[in-house]
Amino acid sequence: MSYDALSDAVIKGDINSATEETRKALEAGSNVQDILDQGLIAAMDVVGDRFSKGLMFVPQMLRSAKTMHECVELLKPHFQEGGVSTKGKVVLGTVKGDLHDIGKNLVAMMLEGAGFTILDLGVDVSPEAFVQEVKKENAEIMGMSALLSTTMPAMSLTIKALVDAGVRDKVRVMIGGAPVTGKYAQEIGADSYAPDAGSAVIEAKKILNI
Ligand code: B1M
Repeated sequence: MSYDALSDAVIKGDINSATEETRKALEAGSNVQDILDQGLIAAMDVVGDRFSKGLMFVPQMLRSAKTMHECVELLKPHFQEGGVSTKGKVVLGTVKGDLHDIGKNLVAMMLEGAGFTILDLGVDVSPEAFVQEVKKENAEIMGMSALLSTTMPAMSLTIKALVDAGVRDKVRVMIGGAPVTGKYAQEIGADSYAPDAGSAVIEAKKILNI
């Protein structure tokens, strides 16, 4: 079965057509993993690539991400019975003192679209809350977002909290947000930095070698 119509609808951010195509594929007995991989994730790969190259902008990307999210919601009840595998668990949040979540939510949706399981802690997340969730869920990746230069140090404090809790070597740390740089990631001992939501998917796969 071809999932081109579904992919096109996701790329265009056409929620009605995309959910209709998803329903049709499910009714036709398509494999849930195929719908996810060949329809939705393939589309979000295109969206992420175009966004990274400056060919798509935030409102269009949000629309595509929302469209993908609605389709994933339709697939969710079928995941377990179909045995869909996750690429890994990502504990994600905006660091303590910071309330900006638009970029973080985009990263969450893109990672979800790429097959990761997202445990989104929201905004103003304390180092202790990050550590607790990483330990509880045995997460493969911990992702931190910061939009304020004044909250960037919370990233370093959160990594220190991972070290103090003895779990730093069990999780890969990815950071991002407008004031954050690759150099800063190196300085504070993060494993990875992504400048945008499309790159976050590429980086997440890279640090897990998948
Ligand atoms: Co605020 N704000 N804000 N703000 N705000 C900025 C960030 C600012 C640059 C505006 C300015 O002065 N020009 C400035 C920060 C200056 C600085 O520190 N360098 C600022 C300020 C000062 C403040 C307040 C202090 C204002 C005040 O109250 N005096 C206050 C702080 C509140 C707090 O957090 N404690 C504040 C409040 C707010 C609102 C609540 C009004 C609102 C946030 C609403 C929300 O998020 N729900 C808001 C907004 C909207 C902005 C701007 C206008 C837009 C941010 C945004 O959503 N961008 C912003 C100015 C600007 O950026 N032009 C500004 C779009 C988004 C898609 O991009 O978040 O960068 P971004 O995410 C990207 C990448 O960075 C990356 O991928 C995303 C998608 O490509 N990325 C990751 C992000 N997280 C990642 C994590 C990853 C990987 C990649 O791995 C885990």
